[in-house]
Amino acid sequence: MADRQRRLVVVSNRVGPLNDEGKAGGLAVGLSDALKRRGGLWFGWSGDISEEGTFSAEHTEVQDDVAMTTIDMNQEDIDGFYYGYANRSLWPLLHYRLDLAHFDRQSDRVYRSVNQRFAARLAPLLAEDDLVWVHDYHFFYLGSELRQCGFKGRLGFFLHIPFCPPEIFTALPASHDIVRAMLAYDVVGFQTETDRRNFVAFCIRELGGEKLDGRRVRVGDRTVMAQTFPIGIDAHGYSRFATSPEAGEHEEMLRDLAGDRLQIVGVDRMDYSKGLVERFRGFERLLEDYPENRGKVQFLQVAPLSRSELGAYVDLRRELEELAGHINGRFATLDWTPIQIMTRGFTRRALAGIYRAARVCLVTPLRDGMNLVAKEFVAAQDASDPGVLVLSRFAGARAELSDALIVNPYSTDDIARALQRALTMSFDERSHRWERMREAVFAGTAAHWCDEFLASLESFDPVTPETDAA
Ligand code: GDG
Repeated sequence: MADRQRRLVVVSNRVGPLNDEGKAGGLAVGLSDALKRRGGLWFGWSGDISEEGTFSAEHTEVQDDVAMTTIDMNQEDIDGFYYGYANRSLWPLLHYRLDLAHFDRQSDRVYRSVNQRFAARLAPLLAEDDLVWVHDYHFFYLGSELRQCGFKGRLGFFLHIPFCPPEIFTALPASHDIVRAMLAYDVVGFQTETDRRNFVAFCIRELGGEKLDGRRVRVGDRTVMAQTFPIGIDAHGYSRFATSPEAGEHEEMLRDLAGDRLQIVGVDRMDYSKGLVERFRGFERLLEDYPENRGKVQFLQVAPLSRSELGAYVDLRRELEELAGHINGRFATLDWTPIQIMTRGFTRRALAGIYRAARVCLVTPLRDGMNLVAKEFVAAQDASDPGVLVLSRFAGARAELSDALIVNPYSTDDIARALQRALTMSFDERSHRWERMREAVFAGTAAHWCDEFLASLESFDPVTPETDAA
């Protein structure tokens, strides 16, 4: 096997695109960068809803060395699996939002069944020596279902979002089933040490498992490697975006609009995990407590709509639009609009130009697996006028980007103080901080993330489990 590279098979809810123009969403960005380099099979949902019967159609499209195979689902599956269980139960819970989590047995049933049917469709496409890499909270059961179908090869799983502490996760009626199912994988990857520790703590406290060494956990007769692999971006590619003509046009447009004013930006899918309400309040507090900024700064929040079928997301949009209206009503003058929120999406190049026009980027999630916007903002800057990153202590990116101004995203005062500090920071300090963050972003790329994960999966020895630590 050593002289031939094993085929990579990636499974994620959505597949592609491989080109530069993905919609808002961090998973696709990280994965397409990884797959483009290595080639392989990418398997998942087509995004189409079939009325004929679920899982009826299978389509394959080949681009470069990547075959993208997708299947359709019907409305009932999408409702139970995607909107119901994945996004109304698991997403809020894993982001520590027990208050927003809904649990019902119908969506639990559909989620399990979709995982099982995905496995049944994927299994015949697999060869024993493939490296199968499953992604994210949509597919906790997929690995164990593939084992049920007889697949004996290497199975890896990566969780893009946080893994909350066992005290919270145990509220999920199926929490034990889910973590037991995760044990069917050989390598289970997390964004941060905190997430990894939470998973290991669940295995030990709830399932009676034990830690064998720094990375391996055993529960009954299963041993998994639980490891941390912080995801990154294609940093070189991203800095090229930032110097493209399209980025230049957007940068110029925004700089012209701002005139002498300093530009603050935020870029997030519209999601309650991103701390947008608290961020808007922090900006309002800046204008209250540091009135010298009135008329001198403007804040653009790009927030493409996401999961708008769900009530919590509809409520969030209403709240943000009201809050922006309130802030503008309170502070605007005839020639100055303090805050603007845009729910339309931009191309990735246009976004890079927007980052470049900004003096400050606000990345203040209440909880985030990693947060690629923070890394993109850093990669888009250049040495002539680097912007300042204000970053939540609860974003996974904080571990690598400690030279950002770190804030508690729940504290309006903290956000306002960090904004004031960012807006008045000397060029030297901005440059110094940016240089160090730039090094981190260029070291921890998407390619590095992928290589590290696959190296771990390849080196895992499923046949002869390592002997236990004494
Ligand atoms: C999940 C985890 C983890 C945003 N607006 C537009 C647009 N975007 C792009 C950004 C960025 C991506 O979407 C968002 O990625 P994040 O990482 O910030 O957040 P999630 O979507 O929640 O991603 C996260 C990630 O998975 C990867 O593991 O980092 O913690 O929650 O790339 O630039 N893209 C375009 N138009 C927009 O208007 N084209």
